[in-house]
Amino acid sequence: VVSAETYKLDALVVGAGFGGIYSLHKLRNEFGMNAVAIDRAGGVGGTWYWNKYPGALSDSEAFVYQYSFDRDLYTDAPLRNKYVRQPEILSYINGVVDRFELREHIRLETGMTGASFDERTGTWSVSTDRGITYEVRYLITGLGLLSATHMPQIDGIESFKGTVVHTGAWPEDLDLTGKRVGVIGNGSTGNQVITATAPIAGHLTSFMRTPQYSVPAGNRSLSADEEKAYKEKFDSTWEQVRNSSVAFGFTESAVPTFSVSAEERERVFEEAWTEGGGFRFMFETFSDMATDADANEEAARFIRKKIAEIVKDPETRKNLTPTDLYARRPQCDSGFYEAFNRPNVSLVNIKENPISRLTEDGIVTADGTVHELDVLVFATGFDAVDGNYVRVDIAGRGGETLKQHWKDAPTSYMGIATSGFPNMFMILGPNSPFTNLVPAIESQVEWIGEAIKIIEGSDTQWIDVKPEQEAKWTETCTEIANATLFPKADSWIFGHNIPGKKPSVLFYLGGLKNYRAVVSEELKLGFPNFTTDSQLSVGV
Ligand code: NA7
Repeated sequence: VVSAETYKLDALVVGAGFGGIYSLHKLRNEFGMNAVAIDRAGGVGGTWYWNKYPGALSDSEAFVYQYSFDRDLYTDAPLRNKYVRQPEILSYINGVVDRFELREHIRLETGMTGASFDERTGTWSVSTDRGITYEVRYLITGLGLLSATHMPQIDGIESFKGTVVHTGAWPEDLDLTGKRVGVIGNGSTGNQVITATAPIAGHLTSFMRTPQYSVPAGNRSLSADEEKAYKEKFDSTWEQVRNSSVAFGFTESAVPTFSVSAEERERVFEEAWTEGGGFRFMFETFSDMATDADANEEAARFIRKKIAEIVKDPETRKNLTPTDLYARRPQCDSGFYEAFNRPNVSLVNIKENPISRLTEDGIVTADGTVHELDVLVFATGFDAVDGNYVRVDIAGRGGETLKQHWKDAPTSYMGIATSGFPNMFMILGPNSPFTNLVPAIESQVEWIGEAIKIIEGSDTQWIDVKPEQEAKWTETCTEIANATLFPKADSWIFGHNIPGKKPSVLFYLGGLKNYRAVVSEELKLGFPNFTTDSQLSVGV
């Protein structure tokens, strides 16, 4: 303790989600460093602390939505269902925190308000909303890529007498039973909220701007034998995940859509529909759905046919049927389209009939209809990836802020390092892998850990990525993205969802296997793409 308000530590971890907790474990328990984690939330869990809305579930299958760094942890964790729901994930994360005795090193309800780097001493000074300042050599930011909530402006919102809530800041005690509920948005989150709320709400109105493609999730309970088998396959599962592209625990298809007959295509789609899973449907069926427009249309056509079979009311069916590319983050559901057959569920097409304003009673649409509501749910997404970074002032070498550094677009090298911000290591920073996220997070935390170990064992104090390498990574990510159909669809993956945000490439779409090869090469060669304060050759 330097003063009552300043703590000197080796490292500060910002964020207590999957990334922050693994980082803290690594630094404290594996390296014996003096490290602390802070989080603005009232509990650990990151995403899974905030997103307590009805129906919240990870659509990565449970057997790969866990840490893999500790076999015993994996074996001890229950595996009861194909997918894990929010309360189970939160309890898993809490279990990890207790198991590795990390809780006393996590300061909750403590948000980072700013950070600045002193080049002379090689120290980050991090201020918090608690008035506490941390002086550290390493700043590890696991701020959450889907955590800065996006709340669209609607006139009259302050006059609404009901409850307004964003899915990403869900109050634990909000009960929607019997209520008149409006939901704006139908991304992965809106899809889950609508499906889970329809059976309990008095009436549910979905305010839908762009219909999306969704396939069944196929959630089910796992038998004791299945659970045992998954646990026995620990080594082969993770070997496969790390050497795959999307890291979801299945082998991506190598079969082009039009290399097989129309009947075979139908059979493959039908089988994937029955098995369930959005990423499986997009990547396990055929190899070219995300890259070839005709192949994409074949899949889209299949899903549209299913929607036509499920949804009874012709007007609702029309409004629920997407016509654009199937190239956003793939969705899956537990009866989303079926929910619209319920008498207590209605859909308002707000592209044709936009929301005009909120009154004390509810939403008024352009046609003059008043949609009376008790609760209005904003399932309107997030200022993804860089949102939480540019909401605070982080100043690097020469006082340049991250916001200035990213004025054209958020960039980084490997999603981890950004030039001018030495020893600041991001978890899921811009242009990180677009995959099942836990294995991507582990790959990054492991790189960060190894990097810190090397720096600690050398005379150097800090490493800073070369600007030209950062530019090169952006170029690589752009080239890969442009070879896919994803940039052609408006979504948060490219920052299209925030008014005023300049669309840019935000992810590395080259797959986890290729990503891991890049990061491991960087370590093996001793940081060829970084400069250091002492220009020592390290780690070779
Ligand atoms: P998304 O995928 O960004 O979806 C946001 C939804 O909200 C989407 O349907 C939007 O419609 C809608 N939206 C956003 N702004 C508005 C306004 N101003 N008016 C009407 N409708 C609006 O967020 P999610 O939370 O569902 O998912 C984000 C990721 O979190 C998800 O992919 C998972 O990985 C976890 P639009 O399509 O833009 O017309």
